[in-house]
Amino acid sequence: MRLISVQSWKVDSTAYLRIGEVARRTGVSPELLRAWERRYGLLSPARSSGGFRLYGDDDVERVTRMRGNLDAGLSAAEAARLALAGAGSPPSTSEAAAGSRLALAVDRLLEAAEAFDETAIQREFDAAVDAFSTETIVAEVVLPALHELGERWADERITVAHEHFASNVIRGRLLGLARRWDQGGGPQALLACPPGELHDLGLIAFGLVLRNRGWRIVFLGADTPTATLADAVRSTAPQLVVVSATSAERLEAVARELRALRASAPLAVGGTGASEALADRVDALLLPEDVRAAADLAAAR
Ligand code: B12
Repeated sequence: MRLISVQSWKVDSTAYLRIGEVARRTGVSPELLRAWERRYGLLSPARSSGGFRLYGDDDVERVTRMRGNLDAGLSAAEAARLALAGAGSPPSTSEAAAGSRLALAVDRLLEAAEAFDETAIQREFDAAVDAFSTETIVAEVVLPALHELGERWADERITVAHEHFASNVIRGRLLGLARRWDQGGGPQALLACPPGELHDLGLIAFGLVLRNRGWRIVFLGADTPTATLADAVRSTAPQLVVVSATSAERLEAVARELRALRASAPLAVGGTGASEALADRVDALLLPEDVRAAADLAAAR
């Protein structure tokens, strides 16, 4: 730590700033700045003779880069590592770098799926978990990879075996990220697919993002009989019940039961099978397909 006289506000053309001024310039609270200093050594203040921490323009630059990296979806540890390493690199560079890393992760997942290489899929996931937040992994890696997998399956570029293999490994990892999503003090959501509906990956993805907004999740998953769902609503008293399906018919088939459920809890419907008309009929909130926008809407209720 450098020791300077409190009178010398300029040393080697570096302006020395108090923490409040760094906070004002970067938009990061003094508490968070101190936490970043403690955890990652992101800031290296000088001390005034009176013992105040004084920061330089280089500290402001590192904090700005850290923010850019976080906004680009990097985990805090990775964002700090890059902010410390990349002297002078503007946030847009790290955003572009993070974007291409995400695209690469999607490509590698698909390549591994096509080779039935589970170890490579797990390795890609491990690397993504180290580098990105859960929400970024779900929205920017897993969903695009699943979508592309579906396209390749529909075009017969891969077989149903590849699709089954990849969706099972990915589902396992998503549920791994979901561990303890029932914990905490936030509102509770109960998630289920209607009878006959086996596509639950989108619902898991939505649950992970909603969890990130502070909600607790009770996940019933695929092919849930409506009577069981009603029992679960009675015993858990959730703030929101979310029912999702790929097929409109499977939601239509239980419209009357869903409408009845509405008397016990707020209801939302999602997935490609949900429509405005059905949502109106069962008095439910229609969730948009984008899981992040859907979680924002659900959480704002
Ligand atoms: C993986 C998969 C399966 C897996 C599902 C595994 C699982 N645990 O989910 C298995 C092998 C079980 C399966 C079975 C079948 N499948 Co399938 N499957 C797929 C595949 C390849 C990917 C689906 C997926 O999970 N995608 C990832 C999700 C997240 O993306 P998405 O479904 O596009 O959803 C988007 C949004 O709607 C949103 N979203 C999805 N769910 C939710 C929920 C909420 C709450 C919110 C907010 C948002 C949201 O997230 C996505 C973001 O863009 C698609 C192909 C494709 N192009 O999608 C076919 C697809 C969905 N399957 C299809 C079919 C026909 C079947 C089968 C009938 C095949 C068969 N002949 O047996 C069975 C039916 C099973 C059943 N009874 O439900 C069709 C559905 C057509 C339709 N609209 O009805 C598709 C589109 C393939 C095709 N092109 O024909 N399938």
